[in-house]
Amino acid sequence: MVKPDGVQRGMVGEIISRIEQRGLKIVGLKAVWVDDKTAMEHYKEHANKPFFSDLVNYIKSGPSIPMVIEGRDAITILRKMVGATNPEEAQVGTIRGDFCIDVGRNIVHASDSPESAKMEISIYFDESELMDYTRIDEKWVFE
Ligand code: IDP
Ligand code: MG
Repeated sequence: MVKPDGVQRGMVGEIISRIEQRGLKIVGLKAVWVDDKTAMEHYKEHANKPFFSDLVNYIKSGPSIPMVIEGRDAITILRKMVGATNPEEAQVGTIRGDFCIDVGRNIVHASDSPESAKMEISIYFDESELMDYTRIDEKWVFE
């Protein structure tokens, strides 16, 4: 998901480009202005953290672009592409390492496990909004 700072800073196209160029497949995409209930649900694992209320306000602060990305090892690959949670520690070449500095403004979210992906997809998408299709280059991306 491109978070509100990523949208405000005009990073949506750049982030989507990286995902497409890597060979991962976009099977769902929309724009949402996250409300309080959705924010709490999305970040419930962090409810006891000192930064929780700032995090909820951050994710509610403007439109976000949630996406469902499919592909072999998509979760692991995307987390590597996104980089460390704290952009100061994120490697150059990662989205966070190239485009941001502050842990509280790290422009993207990416699910960290199949379980969290399933849960997070269900927060933002209805099953009917996800597309089942083959990318024309799949036989060139995969042996
Ligand atoms: P992740 O986004 O890399 O999975 P998490 O540890 O799940 O990182 O934290 C969720 C989000 O909470 C982060 O992306 C960041 O926006 C925010 N966050 C995490 N740690 C801090 C912190 O120490 N201060 C402020 N915000 C934080
Ligand atoms: Mg996380």
